[in-house]
Amino acid sequence: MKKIFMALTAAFMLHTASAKSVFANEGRKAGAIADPAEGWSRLFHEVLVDVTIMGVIFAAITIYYMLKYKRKSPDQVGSCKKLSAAQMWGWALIPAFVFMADDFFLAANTWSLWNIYRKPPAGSYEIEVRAEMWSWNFIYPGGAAAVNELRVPAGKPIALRMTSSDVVHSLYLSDFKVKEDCMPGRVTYYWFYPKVPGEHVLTCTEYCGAMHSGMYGKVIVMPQEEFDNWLKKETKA
Ligand SMILES: [Cu+2]
Repeated sequence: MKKIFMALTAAFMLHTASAKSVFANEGRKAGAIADPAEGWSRLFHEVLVDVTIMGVIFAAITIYYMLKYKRKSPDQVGSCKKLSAAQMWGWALIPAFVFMADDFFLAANTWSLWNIYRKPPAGSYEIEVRAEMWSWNFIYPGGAAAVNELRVPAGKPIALRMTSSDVVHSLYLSDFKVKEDCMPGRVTYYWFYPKVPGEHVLTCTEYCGAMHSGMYGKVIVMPQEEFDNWLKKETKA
């Protein structure tokens, strides 16, 4: 059992030591844009792997001791060996240390990812969002506007400046792993990085009245040229 426990602990520590891929900057060339959605996915995967490894270690130990110390006869009285002070502190501190090390590791990675979330890269394309009961208004530089369809060019970081005309709404782009409240009298923001043309869901995730569930739309990622043509047409109109 000791061997299994040692092997599992060693596997976990090796995994943690080699898990530098969750760092938000990992694998990114100098000057390249960090994608919040990719960072989010890496971190989420890391959390899942870590809790699974720890869960398996604890379940294995529990099952082993349940079987080992199972009562052999109905009137059997249990007895236990006294632990030395070193054993006692070891049992308490080593697991606590492993947990805390992993917690700090994940927290540090969350912090660096958060910093990426809060800083739209230079050269982001900025679109204004005005939420109202119960639709999304998108206003582009130059005055073009769209309702419930957020058209964006592929391959460019997109920054949204959001506000609300009435109550609190929340704009959630699930595929891009971003969500933020839109509030009257206040401007909030986030950015995301659509890389390839395609369609994605956008939806309100803050209950805002009777038609809240109908307050959804599409993010339409278009090739740059197509987007430029669309924008030109809408700006003139
Ligand atoms: Cu809403």
